[in-house]
Amino acid sequence: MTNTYDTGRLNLPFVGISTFGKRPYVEDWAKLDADVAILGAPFDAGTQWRSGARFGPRAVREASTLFSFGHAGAYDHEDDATYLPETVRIMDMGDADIIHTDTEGSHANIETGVRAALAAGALPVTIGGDHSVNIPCIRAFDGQGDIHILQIDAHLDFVDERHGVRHGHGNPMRRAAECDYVNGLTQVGIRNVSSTAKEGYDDARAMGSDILSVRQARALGPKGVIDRIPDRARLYITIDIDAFCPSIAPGTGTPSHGGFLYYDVLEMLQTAARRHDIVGIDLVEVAPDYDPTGSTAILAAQVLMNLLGFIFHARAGG
Ligand SMILES: [Mn+2]
Repeated sequence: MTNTYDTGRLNLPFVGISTFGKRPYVEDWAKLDADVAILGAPFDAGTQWRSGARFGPRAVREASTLFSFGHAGAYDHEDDATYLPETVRIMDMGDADIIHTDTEGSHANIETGVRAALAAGALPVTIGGDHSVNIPCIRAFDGQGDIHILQIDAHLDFVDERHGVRHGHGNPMRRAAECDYVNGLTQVGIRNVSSTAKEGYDDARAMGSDILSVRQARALGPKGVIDRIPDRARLYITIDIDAFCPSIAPGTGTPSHGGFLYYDVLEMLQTAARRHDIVGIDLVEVAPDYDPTGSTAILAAQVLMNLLGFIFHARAGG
């Protein structure tokens, strides 16, 4: 006698093509019909130290196959919930086209992809790439209504302009704060020296940012951090993998010690998914070649899969 798990292909994680979660690839963005649209943004010319995040989307996609066991959904015994049932339609748009040496052209292609996801009514999830790819992601939300940004990152990324550069990976939160539809930022995990000088912190606070270090976030607790975001916000979440401790996420261009561990971030995301309307996500700065274990990319994929699970569980009334 066979049970339902013995029919069809077994389709183990290492078998097949590495789309995100081994979900369908949609080449023609005009035909996108999905709840979640994954877009790769393999651009890393915005880095100020080690490049390599151009290989982030491929690495995260490959790592995500680990979580593609498909027959029974993702049962979590702790929450007694099955996350991401097949009714949640996740599709992979592939990558935005990248033009070497051309930041504006590459960013425009990323913006086109995020706009296509939004036009299809899908939740856009962009995998970087360095943090500059957040700039076109936020641009794509023009005309969509007000958003609040939750940034989880080691660095404030609030540099206005330096040597004429306004769209590097040290600038995205400044560019976001300038948008009239961005009504506030919560910047969590910020620590150690980075490209943002004191005036950047002063400007950020003056423009509506709430800035918390790892130690401050831990003192508040994950729910305490999310409590500081305005009620029922339309929330855009940008996760820089360097928010995590380099001991668990060494595969990134600018590691900074003293970062978050997995549950620090997961519990913030779970609370955010319950309390807010999450309208867009990016996860950036995975540079896989600095991590021969692959653990950084697995962390990125695991965070994204779990966050998507929390969002659609909350939308279904869970
Ligand atoms: Mn960043």
